[in-house]
Amino acid sequence: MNTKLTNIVEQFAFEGTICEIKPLGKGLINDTYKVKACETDRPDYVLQRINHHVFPDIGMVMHNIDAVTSHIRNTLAAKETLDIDRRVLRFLPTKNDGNLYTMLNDGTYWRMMVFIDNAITKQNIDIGNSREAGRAIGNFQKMLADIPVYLGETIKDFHNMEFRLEQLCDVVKQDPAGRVKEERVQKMLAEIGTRAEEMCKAERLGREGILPKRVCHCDTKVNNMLFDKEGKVICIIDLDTVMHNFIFSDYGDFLRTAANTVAEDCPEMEKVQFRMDIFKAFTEGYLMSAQDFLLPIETDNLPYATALFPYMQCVRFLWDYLNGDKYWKCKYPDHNFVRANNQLHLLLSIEKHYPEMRNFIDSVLNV
Ligand code: GN1
Ligand code: MG
Repeated sequence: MNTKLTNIVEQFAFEGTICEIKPLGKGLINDTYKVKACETDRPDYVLQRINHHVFPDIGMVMHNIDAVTSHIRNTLAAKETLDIDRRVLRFLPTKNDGNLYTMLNDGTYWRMMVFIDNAITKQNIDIGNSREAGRAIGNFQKMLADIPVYLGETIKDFHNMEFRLEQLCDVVKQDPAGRVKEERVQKMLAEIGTRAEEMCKAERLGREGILPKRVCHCDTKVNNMLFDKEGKVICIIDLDTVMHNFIFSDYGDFLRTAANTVAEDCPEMEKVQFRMDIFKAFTEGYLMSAQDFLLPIETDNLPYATALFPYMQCVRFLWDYLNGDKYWKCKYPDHNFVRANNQLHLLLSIEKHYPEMRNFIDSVLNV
């Protein structure tokens, strides 16, 4: 067994004996391992190295996660939920100082949590699962609506559209990779430019004081949910980005990944389409749990939220492409441009569906 990893595991207060440590999942941001216990009646664990380049304040990340998981745990306990350790992640304290993470001499940060077994992760989703995912995301926001502590902003301006556009403008001015002159880049910048004002609507409404921020997950990709065999959501995972944000984040980012007919880096642009069947199922599920706390300004802007996230992701992928591919791992030189173009095509498809989206949302809300 890898002694470095075993030594890290030994720093945490876990029960049982370690049998095996092996890589888990395909995350691009953190490195994840499964720690198997020898005893069959003991849980297995997940060991994770947290990326402190993406998350500069690990103490804040773990403070947020501790607050969120404790609050959900209390809410579930009050409802006498039986399988709480499957419904919410449980992080282990270190033996030394009781913190939920440890820093090694090499400057890396690690944490350990209980592994939820018999759970299924998905990269794609069908209609039944989408309704369930919508219900689970609405419920997640609802459970956290009365959290008594303020959460820190673990990535500053993470989903702030004005900031993401400024970042893009800066990299265009500096052109560190010499890619701005490409004709396809110029065309994409023009498409981004014509929509810039409309897409910064959330920040304006926020400043006017009519659009609230609530506790959101902020990374509601399909693969951040655990499902059971019946297709019900057991638990929402990957809580590093949980923070205060407009609810558009969770609604829009799920649809961005789930309702695209292809993966976000599929290079065949003619295949990129927005799936209204997934949109409808997800929206129905989401409104089922969230309708009673959402304001009209929030439900009015759900079609905007649907467009905002492919737009924002297009801007972020193009920014990284122009910056020389430093943020997202790339498998080939054009990878980030392909991703940006894919998201732009998804946006174009979404724009065609605006009236249908509006009508559908109104029919669910009975207005
Ligand atoms: C990153 O970690 P992962 O792959 O789930 C990114 C998201 C993007 C996504 C695009 C902290 O998410 O915001 O939507 O890539 N997370 C961070 O694939 O930047
Ligand atoms: Mg993830």
